[in-house]
Amino acid sequence: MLEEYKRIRSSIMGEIGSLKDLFLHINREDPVTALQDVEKKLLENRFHLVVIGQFKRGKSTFINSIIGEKLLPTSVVPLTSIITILRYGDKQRINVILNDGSNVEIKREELTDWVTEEGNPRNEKNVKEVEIYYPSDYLKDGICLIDTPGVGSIFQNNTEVTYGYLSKIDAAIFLVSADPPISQSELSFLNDVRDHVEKLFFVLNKIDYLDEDELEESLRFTKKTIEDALDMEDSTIYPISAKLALQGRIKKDDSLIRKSRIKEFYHVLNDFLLRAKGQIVLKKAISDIRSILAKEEMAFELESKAISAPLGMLEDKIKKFTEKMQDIRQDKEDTYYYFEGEIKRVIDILDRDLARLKESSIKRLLGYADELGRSYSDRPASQYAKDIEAAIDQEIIEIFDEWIIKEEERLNKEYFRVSKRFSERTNEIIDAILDLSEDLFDIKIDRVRVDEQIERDSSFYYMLGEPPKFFGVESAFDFFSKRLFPARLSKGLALRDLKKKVPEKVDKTCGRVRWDFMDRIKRSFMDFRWELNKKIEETEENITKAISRAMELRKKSAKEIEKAEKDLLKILNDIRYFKKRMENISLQLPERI
Ligand SMILES: Nc1nc2c(ncn2[C@@H]2O[C@H](COP(=O)(O)OP(=O)(O)OP(=O)(O)O)[C@@H](O)[C@H]2O)c(=O)[nH]1
Ligand SMILES: [Mg+2]
Repeated sequence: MLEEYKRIRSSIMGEIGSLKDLFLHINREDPVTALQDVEKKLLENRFHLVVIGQFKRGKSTFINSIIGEKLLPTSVVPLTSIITILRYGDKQRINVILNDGSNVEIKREELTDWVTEEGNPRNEKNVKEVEIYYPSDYLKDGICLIDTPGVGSIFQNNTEVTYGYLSKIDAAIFLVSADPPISQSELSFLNDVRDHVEKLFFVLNKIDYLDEDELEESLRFTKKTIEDALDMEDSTIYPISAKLALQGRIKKDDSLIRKSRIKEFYHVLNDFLLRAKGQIVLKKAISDIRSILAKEEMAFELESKAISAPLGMLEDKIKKFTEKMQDIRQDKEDTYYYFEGEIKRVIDILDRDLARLKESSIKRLLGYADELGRSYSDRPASQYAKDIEAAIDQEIIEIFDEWIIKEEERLNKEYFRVSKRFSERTNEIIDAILDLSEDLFDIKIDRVRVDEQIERDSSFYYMLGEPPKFFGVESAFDFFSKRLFPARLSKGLALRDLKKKVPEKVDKTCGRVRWDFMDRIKRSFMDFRWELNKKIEETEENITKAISRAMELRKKSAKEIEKAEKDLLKILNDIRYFKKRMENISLQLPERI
């Protein structure tokens, strides 16, 4: 699977190995550490694939067919109720993660007791998700398969669990089946998810029920229905039989596998994974290595120039470099100051939006309280106030939940704008340092890589961290007093009292939301600034270290200096050789789609 990805990855790993040897040999620690990081990232890369669809379409069976074993429970009644993640592991191990963050290790026979509606009705065991580590070749390539509860099953909770998971994945496989044909609720689910996933594959499962003509008809029908519902020009539906594929794998029967048509789909899927994601991962590794090489090349070139320059001139140049660096550093400080102001502006937007929300929601809630007062007037006094308050609390949760999602999007956009500008400024500062060194020491610096690197990193940082989920129904109002109303209090008074509490409730909730947003914005910004500052400082340090190494060398005997010069040239040659090799590897990457 993913042959091409694996092949290129292993050539990159090979280069990393030789480069580490090279730098270890000349006692350069920094590039070795940096190379180890690249290696680690390459090895840790995961492709996240989620299988979604209505209950009983064969999601769990499909995943079983990929790994070739009946691992996940499947059944004729709605079953999977918990997100189940399959990852590679040398040994099989199943880990249940509970909502409170604790873990339970379970045996394979116990899986049904935890991930199915039958074994764990309404998720009474409070499971967040289940991880299965499994020694399968397919997973070994870095693929991570995610089974989800059937959407639209009678258990509403299951549906919500599935929606929540979509943002974390690379591609979603949407399973429908020939019989029964695609339904309205599947189409509305599709409409909801399409914007949340990077890539959606449509798969028609259970084709073993159909003969050629029926299959043809079913494909045509499914294709047209999906295109109409999603307003798409063209779609591709991949027909498979997960059941035959699984049987074929278990019995090692190629004719069953052929009949299942699963290979055609794997091919498309893997091709996508390589191009869309694998390619980004490989490209990033290559460009990281190139930037390490560019940095080393610059340092050694500087060093070699500095050894051979006349001493007086060299000292003069170093003085100039130090002076100019003062200006550049001041520039950096100004930039930071400016961006702090920009971040404050983002927070101002949040405050203005919150103020508007506060006003409109208090109005709406007071009206709602009156409405509730009327419709609950038959309830006994002891119950009356309690019920109204509970309904109001619920309404607040809904208002804020909905608002937070929109606000998150808005702030993300703003934050992206600011951080992009910030990383551009950082590039300019790094460029200024490099310009200065080129000028002063008469060297040519290979710098395209540095630009690329920051571009890429910035796109990683602009997200404000985890998506918000502030309001679990149970925990949202812990901080409000849960005072009970004395029974003798008249209903009218109780309602008045409650309405008085509404602004306070809204206010407190606004406070919490504000704090949470601000905290995330500030933290993201600080991390980002730290990263960028590190890049600037590394550039400067790289230069000053190279010069001081040269100055040290100059104190030695003429013979030793001569030898050092030769060594430096040899290292530079080696570095240039590896640069060429990395270029060749990058030419092997397929074009992006
Ligand atoms: N004939 C046929 N039956 C299949 C196929 N794939 C799955 N099934 C059957 O369909 C039923 C449901 O399969 P599951 O894999 O449990 O379906 P699911 O989508 O995971 O169901 P939930 O977990 O409830 O959402 C089982 O009885 C499977 O054996 C197929 O390709 N052909
Ligand atoms: Mg299932």
